[in-house]
Amino acid sequence: MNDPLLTFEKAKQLKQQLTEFMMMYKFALDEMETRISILQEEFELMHDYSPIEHVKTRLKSPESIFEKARRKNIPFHLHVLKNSIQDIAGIRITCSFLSDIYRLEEMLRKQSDMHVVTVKDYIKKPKENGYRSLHMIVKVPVYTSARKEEVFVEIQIRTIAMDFWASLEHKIFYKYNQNVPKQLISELTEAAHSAAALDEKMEHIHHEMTAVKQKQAAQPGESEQLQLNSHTFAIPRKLLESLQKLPDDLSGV
Ligand code: 0O2
Repeated sequence: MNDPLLTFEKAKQLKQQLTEFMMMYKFALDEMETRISILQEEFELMHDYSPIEHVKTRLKSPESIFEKARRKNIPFHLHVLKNSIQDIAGIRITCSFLSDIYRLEEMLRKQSDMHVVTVKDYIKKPKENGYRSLHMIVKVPVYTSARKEEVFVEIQIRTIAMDFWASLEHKIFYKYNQNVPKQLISELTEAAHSAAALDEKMEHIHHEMTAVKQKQAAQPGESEQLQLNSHTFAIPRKLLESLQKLPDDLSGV
């Protein structure tokens, strides 16, 4: 039997339903981007370096959502897809160092209005092909004029080396349409081991640098500086000395 003709009215209705469906994921990504940028800025101000190199977001297209549903035998109902496909909204965070990945995971876990659904640690337990990354599925609240909805977001956190490897591997698989020559697969696995070794080495250097910085910071100067983006405030040593005399610390808690 032929498919019934798609009427103008029906097309309009379907488009509106899809827009409403996709819109919540777009808002969830906006929400996550703001949360991550606050964490990043706070970390930069407090620790004088950035744990995040870059952040990339992506929304799965309606076409690939339905393709994934078809592959996994998931019924084509939006309310079913909402619960069954948890990576429609994706955010990829590239960190400088291994320890930053877990620090960031910890910071996200502490956000009490955000529910961590699952964590897959492909760093502690890499995939057979050498793929490493930390995957978190979270549910983030999104408020619209009509309602509040908890929306699934997939967060992938990885180092620059892990990202470099994963994007090359992805390109190779795409190019060879999954049938990658054996030789190339073993070279890729070897490269994954080198990337892991590089991450370990960089982590070690990072620790040594942090120790040197802490030692330097412990030496008193005439005045300290408080930097908030473009605002720089001098905090004279005398001020710190007089504040020190207060019975409590400044926070008063
Ligand atoms: P895209 O376009 O990057 O999103 P799922 O199929 O998602 O229900 P799965 O496979 O158990 O369940 O999820 P997992 O293991 O958390 O991996 C999902 C995503 O991780 C993939 O998304 C990739 O982005 C990335 N990934 C996982 N394994 C590999 C790998 O071996 N190589 C590379 N380059 N990336 C990987 P999608 O949906 O495949 O694509």
